[in-house]
Amino acid sequence: MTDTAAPSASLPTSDADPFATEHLAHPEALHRRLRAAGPVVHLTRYDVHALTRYQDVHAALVDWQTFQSGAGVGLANFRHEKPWRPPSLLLEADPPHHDAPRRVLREILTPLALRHLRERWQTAAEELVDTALTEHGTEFDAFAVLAAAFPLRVFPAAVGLGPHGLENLLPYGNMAFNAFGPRNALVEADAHRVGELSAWVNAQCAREALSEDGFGARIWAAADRGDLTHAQAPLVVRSLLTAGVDTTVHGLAAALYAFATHPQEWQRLRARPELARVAFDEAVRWQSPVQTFFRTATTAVDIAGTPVPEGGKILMFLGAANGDPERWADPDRFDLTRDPSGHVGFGMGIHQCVGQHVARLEAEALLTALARRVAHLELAGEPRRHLNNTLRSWASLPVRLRLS
Ligand code: OVM
Repeated sequence: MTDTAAPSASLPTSDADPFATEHLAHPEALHRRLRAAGPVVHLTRYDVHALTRYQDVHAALVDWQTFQSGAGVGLANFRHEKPWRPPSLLLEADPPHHDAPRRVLREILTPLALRHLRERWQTAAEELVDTALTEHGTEFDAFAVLAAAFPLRVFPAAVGLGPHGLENLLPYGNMAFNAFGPRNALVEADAHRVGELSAWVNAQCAREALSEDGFGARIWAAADRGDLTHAQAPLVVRSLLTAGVDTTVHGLAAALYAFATHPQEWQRLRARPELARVAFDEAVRWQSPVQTFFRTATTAVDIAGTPVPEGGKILMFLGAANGDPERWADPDRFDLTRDPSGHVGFGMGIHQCVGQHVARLEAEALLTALARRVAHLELAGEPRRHLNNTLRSWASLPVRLRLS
């Protein structure tokens, strides 16, 4: 780092480690502290500048010219450090390289293009709920039985994967989301699986591994049309498999946790099942399954009066922005009457989650299937978090249901 990076006298600093166990387990206190300290806080431990206020996070997300993704959206600066895998053509790329892969994937995942999945996924959700009730009765781990099971049942098949090896998907995603943070114990714990898991995921991205009617086949067809190169196609499939499973699993878990702890909101959903989509977005705002992403300053830049050096990493706290009381009334309340649109849980700007319509469709199917059968749900024990450097994720969510 150059000495232009030296913090100015007025710049708030913090030696907190956002990736330490205490903050990953309970991020709210750190969010409050950093939001209160100022619009930009220098995190001395990693020499990065942190944004936690909604307005500043939003402004940085939409300014891709100043805050690039091509140097990596984790702590590692790809200008100096070799990425752990070939960079994503979407997430870790800037215009113009970013644009063709983005356009191809966006068109494959528009609400219109997903319409044919709706009925099938609704049926799959009803079956999953029925099986859960038959096999586990009215008390079980809603994380394993519902939140993790449902995406694994419908999404890999929609991409075009076969039924074998799907148990690799969550560990691979867990590894990828840990890799955005520092090389701490969470990264070390999975280091021995990088080769094996990457080899399996990469093998699924080949044209021959994919069914002829899935998202994967459509990516390869786009390459045949010349909208992508054939070298790009497998990496775009890899994005689906990296970003599309853990995110929805922990997003659905967030929604189930929200309802288990807000019984009134469950009654509201039961009365008006068409609220399922907005409920999912509110759960994404409220928990922010993806907590953080970094950007890299393409030039020396002034953020709310604070100079940030060219090449400096900026840590954007999506979760803190989604809980900013300056933007949200009573932000810690999960509230189906609020309008959660504008939350940054899916990001904002040119990189905003390209799979968000897939996620909402999964959520709508599962939540409406549950709302039909379940009159009341509550926690049956202490939920357990699974710690990840980026994801606000779960290990278990014990619930007790009353059927309708
Ligand atoms: C990707 C990707 C996109 C979004 C999130 C993510 C691991 C990965 O394109 O591979 O997290």
